Amino acid sequence: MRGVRLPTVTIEAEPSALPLDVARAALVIIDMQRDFLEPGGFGESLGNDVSRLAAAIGPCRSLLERARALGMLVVHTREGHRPDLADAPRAKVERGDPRLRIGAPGPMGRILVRGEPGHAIVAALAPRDGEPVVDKPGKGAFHATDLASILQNRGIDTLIVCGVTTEVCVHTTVREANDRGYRCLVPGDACASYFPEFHAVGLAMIKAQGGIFGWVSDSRRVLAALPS
Ligand code: C5J
Repeated sequence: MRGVRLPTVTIEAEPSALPLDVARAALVIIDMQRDFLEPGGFGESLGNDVSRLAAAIGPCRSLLERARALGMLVVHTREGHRPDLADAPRAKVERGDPRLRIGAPGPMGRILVRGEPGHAIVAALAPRDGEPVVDKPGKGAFHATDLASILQNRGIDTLIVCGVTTEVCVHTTVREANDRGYRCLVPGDACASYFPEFHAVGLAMIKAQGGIFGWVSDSRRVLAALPS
């Protein structure tokens, strides 16, 4: 599709259909890391059933493949910290079982530390050369990162935000983006949570009050609207 003029499409969503200029849209895939999705990582260290997140992989992959085919900007994010933990607030590190805290050794290396096996994005969604990978120390993808510059330099005005977890890093990023003037579309089936009820309420919160933070749809409706 490179070199072909990309259209404006209309994506069926709640609370209303969303017009999307494909050339000015980015797919932002939040934290689809082994640390959150696989046993032995950060998610499990917090007592979660990590198998609940696997459902988002297929829909994320379908969106990723289409975005790549269209030449859309794809941004991957990873939550994690420097090996010296200098960027990890004590208030974050000190939570939970001391043997399983951020930086502690685990079966996938040190928990939530950059460069460790657990910090990697799952194989099915592995970034390709040329796709920016944003390493973030917090829950939101704008905090202490260069995401704003990356989006601005490409003239992006609309984000399709998917990944994990719905009510934590996806939500925080959507809130940050909304305040920065981006339209945010969240395909609900391409997001997941350790808590099904939080997933449902997280999506409901985004689209409530006329779309207070953004729009909610699903991968099927997004793919139906995008050029194939
Ligand atoms: C969490 C995230 N849940 N990626 N991180 O701590 O949602």
